[in-house]
Amino acid sequence: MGLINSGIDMIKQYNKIAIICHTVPDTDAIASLIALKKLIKQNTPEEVLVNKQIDLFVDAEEVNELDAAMIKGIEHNVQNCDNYDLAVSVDCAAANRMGKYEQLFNNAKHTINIDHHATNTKFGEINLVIKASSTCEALYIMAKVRNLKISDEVCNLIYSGIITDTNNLTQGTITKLTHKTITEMVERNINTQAIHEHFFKNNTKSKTFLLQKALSTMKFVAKDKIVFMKITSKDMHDCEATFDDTLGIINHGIDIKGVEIAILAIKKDENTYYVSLRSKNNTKVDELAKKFGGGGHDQVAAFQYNGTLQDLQREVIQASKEELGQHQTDENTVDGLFFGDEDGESYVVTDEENE
Ligand SMILES: [Mn+2]
Repeated sequence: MGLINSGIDMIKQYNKIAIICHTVPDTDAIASLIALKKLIKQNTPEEVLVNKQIDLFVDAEEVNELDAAMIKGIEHNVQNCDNYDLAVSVDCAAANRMGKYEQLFNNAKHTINIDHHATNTKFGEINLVIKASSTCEALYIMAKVRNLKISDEVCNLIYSGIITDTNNLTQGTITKLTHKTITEMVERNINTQAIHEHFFKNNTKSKTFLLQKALSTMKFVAKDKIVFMKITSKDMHDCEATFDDTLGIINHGIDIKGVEIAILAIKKDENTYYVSLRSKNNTKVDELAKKFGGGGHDQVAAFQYNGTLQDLQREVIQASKEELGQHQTDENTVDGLFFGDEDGESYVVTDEENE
């Protein structure tokens, strides 16, 4: 609590503030970038606000189509930026995740690092690394600690960050507080259905064709506990796909019964691959990603690989097998969670309780 208060005090104290999210931004990065600016603006008295300058930075040629809906019309990446009193990073597990704006962060007089990645390297002067589903949820927790005003538009952003970073509440660091936050959002009457449809029922045709190609490359090893998939430059070209279209494809691997580690290698440039990892049960992939210079969360991680696809495949499968060897499979099971048929007691909700 003390640290959150120090962070918020610092944000209140300084006038020239830069907020920076990570390169190749996802929804949580863009949403937290904008939500923080709005939170500051909507909680600063007008007479103070006139002297406050809050600039947003994201090192990306363009943000993906779905996230563009959030940042549309919002000024960012201003020219001649420098000499900030305060720079705040959001959703960055390490300083280099800010890409070309890392320097701007380091040049600021004071720095705050707001994040939810367990692997965060604590590179800020104040590090608010909060155990939460998303950086958006971390911002919500901070705002609540300080009793800040949280507008509906900020709620829309926070809700978007939470549901996308958790793949619709199915993976990642989902706590009691995450569910409580979701409940509070629903109570606010924000249009959760529109947000769900925007982020989850909006696949492009290109993405669907790319998925078809990726699925056809599935290779199962280690008694089907590991699945490896790949996407080549030719696949991208044939499907007229962009990098955004690759997002989410990996989940089709980890959704398979018995699979504990799913790997997706996406060709970026000549001999450069972006490798996405997912795991389930008690298998973790963050350490695995770290071995290759990447990082992430227990069950969602990624790294970049320089070399041939053959070497990549061999090395990452070998490392995955080692990871599997380190623990006993302990499948999450629903045994005993549900009632049986006739033997189970039925419970009828009365009209009164239903009110
Ligand atoms: Mn995030």
